[in-house]
Amino acid sequence: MGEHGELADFVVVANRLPVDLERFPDGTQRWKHSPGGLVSALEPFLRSRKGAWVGWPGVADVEVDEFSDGGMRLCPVTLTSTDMRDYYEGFSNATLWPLYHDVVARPIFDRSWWDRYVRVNQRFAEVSAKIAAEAAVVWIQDYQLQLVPEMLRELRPDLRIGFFLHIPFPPTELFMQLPWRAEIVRGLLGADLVGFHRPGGAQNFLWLARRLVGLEPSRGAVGVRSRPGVVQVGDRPVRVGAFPISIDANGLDTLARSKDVIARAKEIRADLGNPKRILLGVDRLDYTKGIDLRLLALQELLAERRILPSEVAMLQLATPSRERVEHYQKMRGDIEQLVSRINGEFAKVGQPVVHYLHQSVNRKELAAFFSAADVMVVTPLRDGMNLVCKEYVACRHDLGGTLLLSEFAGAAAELTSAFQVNPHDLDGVKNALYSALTIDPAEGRRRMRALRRQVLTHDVDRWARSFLEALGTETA
Ligand code: GDG
Repeated sequence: MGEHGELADFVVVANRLPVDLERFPDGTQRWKHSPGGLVSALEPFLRSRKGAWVGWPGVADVEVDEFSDGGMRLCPVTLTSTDMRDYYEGFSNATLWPLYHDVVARPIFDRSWWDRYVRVNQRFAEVSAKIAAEAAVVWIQDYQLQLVPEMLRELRPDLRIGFFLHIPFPPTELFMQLPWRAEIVRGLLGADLVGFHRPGGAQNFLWLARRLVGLEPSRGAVGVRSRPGVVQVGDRPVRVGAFPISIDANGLDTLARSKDVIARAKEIRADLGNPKRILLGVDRLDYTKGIDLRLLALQELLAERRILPSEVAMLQLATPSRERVEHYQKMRGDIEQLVSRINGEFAKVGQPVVHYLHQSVNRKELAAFFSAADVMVVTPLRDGMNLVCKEYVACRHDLGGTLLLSEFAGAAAELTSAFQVNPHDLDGVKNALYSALTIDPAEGRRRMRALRRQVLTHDVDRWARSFLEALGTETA
């Protein structure tokens, strides 16, 4: 580090690096790629310029040197176990996460967690400041790092700074609960462009800039990928816009057309006992995702004998997540009890109704799940976007399958041909689930065709480009 030639022109700053450090009992260690939508979207930009990624390598208390991975420079930020407890599990996941998701769980406001959040954000800002070239573009990601824009600008006023929030930005009344509300808004205003999934988030943020910092934001309605709001901070205009994220739609479409995936989807159907209808849920095991609601709807449909246990199988993949946070432990118990209750009541020997996996599967297996499922059930109480519903659509080149989608997912604004439900309305979810299970095939194809038109033309590359264009960088 330090030599001018090695400095980066384009820097991504995220809580996690796109690789995980794996350590073995014998003391050896290696890096494992953790492919995700964000990595594949940003990789072309990172490789075409002198790009670098700043983030935590996934293991606490280790100091690792920066290294290069296929032309991309990776700069690890060390987090101690105390950082993990207070900055990550505490302030990020037990304060901000529930607060920003409509307080569906009660946020905990703990002053020592906040102190640690400030210190860790400062560390991310310092690492980024050291590796960025003069006038470089720095793109900061997500709720764990909302103070970095201001801290980084303080250290490096020459940089072009973008920030994108992957989770919802809450209604102003809820945001106002946060004891450190003004600090967060000021932190974000350090960026040149602050991006949200939906115009509503941008609008809420502009209102708060007036209320909490006394600024004069523009008044016009913020558009999608257009007409960003502007707020003047001293001599610096900060733009505030909506950029709905998406997926590598073509990549998934190709994968789903592969012989392997098609064969595996058939095999899954057979393994499930060739039911008339397969229901699928795919989520990180998180209380915002409404996994319990869809199970309750299924349970009632079975109890009312509107559907028969011999005719349906539900596959619920619930990927392990944040297992040390208390809310998550309780919710896991509740969901697993509900699964057992449904099976206890409606299963036969060798024929459960709900097949529940608390594990993660590889991308190919996931594509086979999507390809096999007749009804994809996505019922979050609140979700910034929700990529799973878009992935399902991208996999259905056969125009089969029906999507049931919560109107409180960011994706609902784009996927208007899905069966949309209010997840708080159990009768509504139940009836929509029944309609999806019994849909006329021609109507199903019509809906899927419309959904695919949207998803295949609005992929993650378009997301990244539209953000970087609005940031005013030649990168795009
Ligand atoms: C946050 C926001 C926003 C899940 N299990 C497995 C697996 N997954 C993949 C899915 C999907 C991703 O994880 C989950 O993304 P979501 O968007 O559904 O939800 P969050 O994790 O909460 O993401 C959200 C997103 O950020 C992006 O801005 O949309 O609103 O909450 O891609 O496929 N992938 C594999 N195996 C699994 O077991 N391979």
